[in-house]
Formats: sequence, structure tokens, C-alpha cells
Amino acid sequence: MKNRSGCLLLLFWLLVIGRAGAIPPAGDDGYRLWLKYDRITDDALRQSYARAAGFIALSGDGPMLQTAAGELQTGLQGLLGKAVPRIGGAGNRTGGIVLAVTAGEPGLQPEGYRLSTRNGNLVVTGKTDAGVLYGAFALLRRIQTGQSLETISETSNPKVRFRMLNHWDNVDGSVERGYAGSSLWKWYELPERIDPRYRDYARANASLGINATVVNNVNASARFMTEEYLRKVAALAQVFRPYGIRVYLSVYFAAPKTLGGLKTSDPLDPQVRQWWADKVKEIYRIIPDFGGFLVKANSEGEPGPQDYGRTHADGANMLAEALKPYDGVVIWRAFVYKADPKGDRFKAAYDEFTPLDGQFDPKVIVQVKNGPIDFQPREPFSPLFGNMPRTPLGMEFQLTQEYLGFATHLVYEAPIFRECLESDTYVAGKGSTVAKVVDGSLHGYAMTAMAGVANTGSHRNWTGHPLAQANWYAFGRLAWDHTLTAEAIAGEWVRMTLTREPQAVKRIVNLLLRSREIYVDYNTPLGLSRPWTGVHFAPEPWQNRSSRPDWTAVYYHRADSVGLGFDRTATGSRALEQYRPEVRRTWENPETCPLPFLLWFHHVPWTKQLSSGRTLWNELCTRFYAGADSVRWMQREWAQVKAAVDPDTHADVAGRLLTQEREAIWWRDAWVLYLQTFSKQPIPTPFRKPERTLEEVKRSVDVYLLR
Ligand code: GCW
Repeated sequence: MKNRSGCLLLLFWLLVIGRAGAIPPAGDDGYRLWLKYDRITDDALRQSYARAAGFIALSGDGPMLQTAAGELQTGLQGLLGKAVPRIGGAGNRTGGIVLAVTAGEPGLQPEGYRLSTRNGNLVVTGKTDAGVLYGAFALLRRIQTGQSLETISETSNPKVRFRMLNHWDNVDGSVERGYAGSSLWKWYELPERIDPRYRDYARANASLGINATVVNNVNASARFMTEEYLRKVAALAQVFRPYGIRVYLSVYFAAPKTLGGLKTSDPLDPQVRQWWADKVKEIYRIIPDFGGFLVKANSEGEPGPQDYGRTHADGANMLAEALKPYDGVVIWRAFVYKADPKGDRFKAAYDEFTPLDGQFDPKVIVQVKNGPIDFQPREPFSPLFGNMPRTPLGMEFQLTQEYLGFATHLVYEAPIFRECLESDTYVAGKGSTVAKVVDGSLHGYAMTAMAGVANTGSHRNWTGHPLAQANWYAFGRLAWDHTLTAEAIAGEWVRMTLTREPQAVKRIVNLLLRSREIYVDYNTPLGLSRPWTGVHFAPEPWQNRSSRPDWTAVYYHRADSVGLGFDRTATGSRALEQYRPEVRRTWENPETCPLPFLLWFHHVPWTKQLSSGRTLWNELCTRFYAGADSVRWMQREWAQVKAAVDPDTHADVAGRLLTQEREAIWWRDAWVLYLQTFSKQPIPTPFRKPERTLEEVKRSVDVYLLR
């Protein structure tokens, strides 16, 4: 008897250990992003693609052309489950893909591409190798998303010239506002060891048409200007080059002093100018296709030309002059604001930059954040757009979720980007959208740029939250073509990354599209602001102490016994005057101001009846509660797609949605309990009052913020 139970126990353990030791079902770690290239399971579809893609013909041996052919081979091998040979010229052969660089091709810009069928082949035409590379990825995208290749006829040109990522990555491997691990760049290993990930980073970007990357933080270290670091950057540039990506560096404006040992960094000082000219020469010796400089100056404590009584234009033009012998550019950020207790941070960039319109060197682009203050969940468009007709203005979006719940909240950002790009500035009459300012069509700029502050890091899946990959993807697609809709982009991304099962695609796209408004509802409804100092994660609307007034919460929301919101009309800070009358009119009347922007521009009494039929207080509570409840809706929707999505990815997102729910309730409770001390009103039915007290929420935030 004893022996028998011993045998059974042994058998049991063998089974358990055997199972544990078994290879788990293949889980997807997200590393491959949207370039998955898993075999197409629909036989008929796969075979139809295979018939059209029997070979890849290319004449020419440029590195980017080779990349294009290589990417097609890799992609097709995966999607079709068979190798596709590469040949020289197509000759009389049919049933293949021809990569053609045709300098005289009409209707194409240098990086544009055309997909067509000719003589029984699929032809990818570009004026340059880069165009063919982007066309090759476009062809793969068609196959990945299940589109027909029969009547293929597509011409696509990028709407913006510099499509760039800005990495806020530091020398020590940390990433400012990065929530996906540490920096991708392993500075201590470079230039000798090349992490294979650098190439995969380049592939992902090239697949979207991103052609520029600023590898270091705008709060820059002068070390990046040393020969030691330039060699490291050069090693990255070498990996990125065959993917059409040029490297840029953020500049520490005081480098002539701190690194060069000069007495000053005054941009009008001849020695300083010489120092930069020599530095630029050295950079181009080491990185021949260097893209240029990105500069944060006289902002948040960074040095700049104003330290010497000079203007932003003086600083930018000095760097432009140093770059004159080369084709590099200067991207000068307009993110500036002073600690003025009486001022309105909203107005700062406009006030400082518009007087300089027309004074910048032609090599300079001024890069403007989408909103006037920062990258909050919802901001009106920056009034700089349209108001500097003689200066190329680039767009700066933020992909990393600094104000959007880091890596535990699902927020699909394409609707944020689109909302800004579609806004009408009215500077040259109706239809003068921000997009037309940025793409240069309104004022005839040739130097056009769109930048995204990257959300990538060392996390295996690149972005921490698996669905945050969609934000990188959406940024790249919109930088190429800002007319694409948030829905179309989401559809592509889901099909390429998560599933092609039609019902699941529909559900996930809907989830993505609704995610931003849900976040706004529990985080900053009706135009509330929250750029207080610190980590930008925990709710702390009560925060009223800081080294400067505009680094407190109360500065922004202005809650008092009368009401809530920042009066920016003629009776307040007059910030609305920075917009054209047509724009001003939509916002300046509190009766007609759209609710999403109400508290951005008005101090509204708690009891004021809004267009929704509710009082301000009741509307606020409704939003906070509905927003937090909607996270549960997101969880249910996500549960519905379980069978159609990779199990590891599904579990990862499901877990994060649980965290998001808890944190959404945290935000709701903090705001509602805090604002209630001013409104002095009960929480309206049917909502139940928070289970904790204001003191308890405050304590939880204090604990969160402990070092
Ligand atoms: O929003 C603020 C961020 C800073 C950032 C700054 C900027 C790089 O909190 O971390 O610094 O914007 O854009 O310069």
C-alpha cells in the first residue's frame, strides 16, 4: 500500500515536472511590432499573393535598394511561407515584383513611391532608392492587411520632409519621461558593440517613412559633442543609413563654455561662432550625413542666447551659419515660458516668438508643441501655428505618455494628433488648418517637419504597454500623410500586429478610438489642466507650493468658491487674443464654447447650467464617474477578443486594464473630493460617493511620491 502511493506520487510529480518543462505554447513578446510577417493562414489568399510575388527583380546596388529587396524577401518569406528569389532584371518574366528607380517619373517627389502593375509584374517605382524602400514597405503593408494586388495603383508622396523621432535619452541610459525601460542606445558599449536592436529600430521606422532621429535628450549633455560620443553616434548612423534615417543631436547651448573652455557662449561672440563652426566640421568628418541640431534654449533652466541678452533668432542663426557648408538644419524649439506669477504660461511661446518672425536663417525650423502649454490629454492648438508666416514651423507631438498614464493606461493618440492638425487657424481664411501650416502648403515653406517624442525603450516589446506601439505607428503614418484617419491607421495597425479576425479587428479599433476620450473624462474633463511639477502621473490637484507659480496645480485649474477654470478672455489673461477672430469667437463665449475646451478659457460658476443640461458640478461628476466606469467597458471589450489575439499579449493588456481601472478611480476620487471642498455640493445621483476621504487620497499620493 505504502509502495503504491509512493509510485502514484512519483507519477504525479513526473507529470507536473514534465508539464512545467514542456515548451510553452508560442507566446508573442511583441518585439516584432507591426512587422510580424506570420504566415497567412487563408490558403487562397496566400496563393494569390504567391502568384503575384514569384521573384524580386532589381537593377542597381544602392544600399537602400538592397534594404528594400531584403525587407521584401524577409516579409514575403514569412507571409507566404516560401522563399522568393531575388534576380537582376525581370526581362520577359512575369508574376514578380520589380523595383525600379526612375529619376524622371512624373508626379513623384524624391521620397515618394508608386505601386502599379506593368507587363504582368507588380512595379514599385521611386525617383530615389528611398522612394523604392518606402514603396516596398507599402506593398508589404497591403499584403499584411489582406488587400488585393490585382488592380494596384497607388502614388504616395510624403507631406512633410523631416519625419522625426525625438528621443529624450540621456548619457546614463535613462530616458526622460520614458516608461518602457531604459534607453535603446547602449552608450557604454558603443561604438564597438552594435546591438541588433538598432537595426530593428531602423526597420520599424523605415516601414513608416520616418527618416530622422534625434538620439539624445533636449535637456542635453555637452558630452554628445565630444569626439568620444560622436563616434558612438556615428556607429548608430551607420546602422540607420541603409534605412534612409539620418541622425540629429540635441545641443547644450553652453557647450562652448563648458566643453570648449571659452569664457562665454554668446552667439554673437566671434570665438563662440568659430567654436561651433569647428565643431560642425568635426561632426561631418565623423558623420558625413549628419542631419542637424535640435535645441531647447532658455527653457526650464536650460542655457540659451538670452543669457547674453540675445534672441532665439540670434542663437538659431549662429548654429545655422556653422551648418552652412553642409545640408544639416537647425530645429529650434518654441517651448519656453517664464516664472511670471501674473502672466499666463499659455501666452509665453507666442509672445516670445512671433516678434522674431522673418528673422530666422532659412536653415532654421521652429518646432512647436501641438498645444500652447504642454502635452496634456487635451489642449487647444498652439496659437503660434499660422502666426509666423515667414518661419517654417514644425510640429512636436509626444508619443511617450507623460500626461497619459504612462504605460498602464491605454490611450490611442492618433485622435489627439488629428484634432490638432485639423484645427482651423483661419490665418488665410477658412481652411487654413494647422496641417497646412505644418506641411508648408499655406505659407510655401519647403522646410517642413513633424516630430514625435519617442515612446520606445529597452522593454522587450519596445513601448511597455503592448497597445502603445500603435502610437509610434500612428505618428509615423501621419507624419507621412496627415490626411489618414485615426480609424484607418488603427485598422492597419491592428491587422498587422494583433489579429485579422474581422470582428476582433472591429472591436479593438473601436476600443482604441474611444480610449482617449475615456482617459480625458476621468483625468481632465471639460478642459481642465494639470501640468503641475513632478512625475505627471499621480493626481494632486491640491498642489499649491513650488519654486514657481506655474509649477503648481492651482495655477492651472483656479478652483475657488465661485467656480472652476482659467479665464483667458478679455476679462482674464486675454490669451484668446492670440487667435484669429473666427477662432476666438468659437471659444470666447462661455455659452457656446465647446465643452471639451470650456475650462481652458473660462472660469465657470459651479451652478452654471451647461449645454448638456447639467450644472458644471454635475457635469464634472458625470464625466469623472463615466470615465472611470468606461475602463470596465474596455476590459469587457478586450475580454471579447481573447480567442483572436496572442495569449501573452492578451494577458498583458488585460492586466494593465485592471491597473488602469484602479488608477482611474484614484484620479476620479482625487478630483471629485478636492473640488467638492469648493463647490460644497453633493455628488449627484446615481453616483456613489468615493469610499475614501480626501485626506486618504492625499496620503496615498504622498506615499506614491515618496522617494
Ligand atoms: O513637459 C515638459 C516635461 C519635461 C521636458 C519638457 C520639454 C525634456 O515635463 O520633462 O523636458 O517638457 O519638452 O522640454
